[in-house]
Amino acid sequence: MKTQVAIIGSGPAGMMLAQLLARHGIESVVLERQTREHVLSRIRAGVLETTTVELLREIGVAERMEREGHAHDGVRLAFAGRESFFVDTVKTVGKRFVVYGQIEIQKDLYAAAEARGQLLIDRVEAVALHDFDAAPGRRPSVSYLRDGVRERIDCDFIAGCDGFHGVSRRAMPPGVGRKYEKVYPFGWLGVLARVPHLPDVTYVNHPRGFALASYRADRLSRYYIQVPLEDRVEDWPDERFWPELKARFPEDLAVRIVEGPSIEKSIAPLRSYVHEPMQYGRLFLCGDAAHIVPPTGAKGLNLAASDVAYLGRALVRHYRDGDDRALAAYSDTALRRVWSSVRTSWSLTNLLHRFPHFTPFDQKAQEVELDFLMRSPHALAALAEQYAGMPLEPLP
Ligand code: RFL
Ligand code: PHB
Repeated sequence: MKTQVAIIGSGPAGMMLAQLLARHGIESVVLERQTREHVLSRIRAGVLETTTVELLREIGVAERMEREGHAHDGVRLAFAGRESFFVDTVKTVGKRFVVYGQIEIQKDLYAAAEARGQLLIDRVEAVALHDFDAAPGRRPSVSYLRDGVRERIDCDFIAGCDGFHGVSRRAMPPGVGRKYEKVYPFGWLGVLARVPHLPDVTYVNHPRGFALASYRADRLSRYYIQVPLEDRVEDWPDERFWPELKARFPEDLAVRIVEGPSIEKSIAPLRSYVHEPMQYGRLFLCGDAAHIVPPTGAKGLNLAASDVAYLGRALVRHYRDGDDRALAAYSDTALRRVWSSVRTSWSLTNLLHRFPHFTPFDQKAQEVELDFLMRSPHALAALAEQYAGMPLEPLP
């Protein structure tokens, strides 16, 4: 089989890229390890930055998001024993964000792919990347097993959109580039429940640990609490979860939390990770395949979208204009936005969580920083600007 771009992974990065390329008449094949049912049931991100909303509009998959997504002017921060306050992203940087679940985006992208007859091969195993080093006379290809039969796709480019545990990043020759990594000493327990949600996406710093209120739809709440890394989901039956969640919220918000049976519960570890560069020869990494952020800044999906916006446009320039400057600059361009969001996510994680190793000095420094945020409109505006995310740069 032959195609122009072989895309590994049908998460948001892979599917947004396939959609963008198709809008410009560029052919791709998407390879996915999991089944469609699995991909369309993974509960993950929920908060979309302006750049992501704009990309979804540009590639023609924003219709349901515009109808069913909830636009917000900012987020709320709360600290034990003090009044909560609102970080207004519209007033400070003129940017709104939209609460719309990653599952819904995936459903919209799969529907659009089906409508245009996109070739998407699921349940692939043993995916391997070949000859992508751009040496003269060599053409990249991707091989895989499907139902025990080995298949091969020849292509011009490979887009590695296969997430943090995928094969694409590891296919780069040893010694190419470097990684930057930070592992945090706690995880997030996430709970989904069919109950009305709090009005704002609300982040809480409390001596018992971090907590977050978010949602997916009018009667579908998503809550998270910081838990020790060793904890298992079984350690957190609903009878333990709800009182713990409420104990971390300020009284005026805690009384508004509606309890109900959980319909999903999972624990995710927190990690920052960046692989540089994000390209090698004709292989380009997008999204979690190249970088991971702790979810505190709601940046992961939004970074996948900005990578796709840069790579998609660069590939369009290649095929339409024969101009490879943007492709050559992909990694450097994408990494500037990546590092900005990595820094924001790290800094918000430090500000909002209780770290087991904190000394009284560290604790005091965190409290003073929170005080400063509450008192200084400049500090608050800076935080709003970071939360809202950097605009995309023009391509070279
Ligand atoms: P994905 O979504 O992991 O998709 C990768 C796809 O590749 C497939 N795959 C392979 N396919 C073929 N061959 C192989 N060898 C393969 N190996 C893997 C996988 O099956 C999968 O289908 O990566 P992508 O597309 O880069 O998207 C990234 C986002 O999913 C991720 O960054 C966000 O979910 C992170 N995230 C959040 N991001 C936000 O922007 N806002 C949020 O509010 C937000 N909240 C979150 C989050 C992530 C969370 N978890 C569970 C880590 C909340 C949580 C709890
Ligand atoms: C979510 O709705 O799942 C969510 C919201 C904000 C975050 C992380 C996750 O920072």
